[in-house]
Amino acid sequence: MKPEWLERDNVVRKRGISIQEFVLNFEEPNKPVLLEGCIDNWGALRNWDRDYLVRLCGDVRFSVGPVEMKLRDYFGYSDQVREERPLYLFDPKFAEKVPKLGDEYEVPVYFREDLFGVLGNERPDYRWIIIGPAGSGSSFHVDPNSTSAWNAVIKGSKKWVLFPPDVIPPGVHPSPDGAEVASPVSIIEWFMNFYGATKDWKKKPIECICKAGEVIFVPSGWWHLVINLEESIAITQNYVSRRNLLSVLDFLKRPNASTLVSGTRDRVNLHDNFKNAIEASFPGEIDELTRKEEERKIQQRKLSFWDSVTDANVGAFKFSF
Ligand SMILES: O=C(O)CCC(=O)C(=O)O
Repeated sequence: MKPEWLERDNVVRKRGISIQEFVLNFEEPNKPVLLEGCIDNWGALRNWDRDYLVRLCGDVRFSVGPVEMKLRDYFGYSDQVREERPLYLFDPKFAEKVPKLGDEYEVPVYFREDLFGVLGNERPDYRWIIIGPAGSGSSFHVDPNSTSAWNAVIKGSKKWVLFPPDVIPPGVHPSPDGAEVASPVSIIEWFMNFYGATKDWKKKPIECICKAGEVIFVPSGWWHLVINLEESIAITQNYVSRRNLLSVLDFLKRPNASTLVSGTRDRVNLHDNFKNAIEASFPGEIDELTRKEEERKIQQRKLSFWDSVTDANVGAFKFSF
């Protein structure tokens, strides 16, 4: 990575904020934030490194791109790899395969509301252990099913570039239904050919380097690209809270749900199953959220009307009689 690709660091960083502050300032307005100090108590942060993980589960097979590989062999591969797009270990069943891995971390306080939990074992994939060498990473994508996510770095460091939902990153071409995304073959290629273009953009991406012990909040619908700057180990979880429940339900109801929905076998029925389970566990919640959303929209329309008839600079009416 060229030094100029790593310079911009414009993410908001917070340490020790309350859950209410997180919801009000970041989750509700759907804005990224980097949270410091909220996983200090994790056993994973103290213990996890190559040696520890190989001792614990070196012979367990994890998902690595299209194949399954023993962890021990994956680290062997990582040491040899010279490719521009190294295979990435990304496994949604790690805690079932090795329960101790699941015991050594807990969901940070900000993300404890987990509404897909109402589906029990039928919930879509929602948590992954991620391991990869320097240069591995995730090319531009939006997270599945309109969920939000958190990503905690346990070892190493990751460079993040994020664009809001209404800004398609340069060099990225989603299909009209959003099911496919065409983008440069490798992450480095994106930096070489497209990163420079963002310098002159009015809407600059949010960027940062997330280091061990730090957690980034990735709001629903945000495009993001991540590249590991050194060998990294991370945990990520995607979640639904009351803040994104309606948009998740909308997403699951889209006409092409059978191709768009992911992380589960029963894609077409996920919407109805989830909605019914929410209604059974939290009666009236969906109606209440829908009512509040309508109110918010009316309020917003009033505000934009007010904006259009007043001169924002002097607070005076534009009308002349
Ligand atoms: O490579 C990473 O750590 C980022 C993972 C990611 O973007 C995702 O899980 O959506």
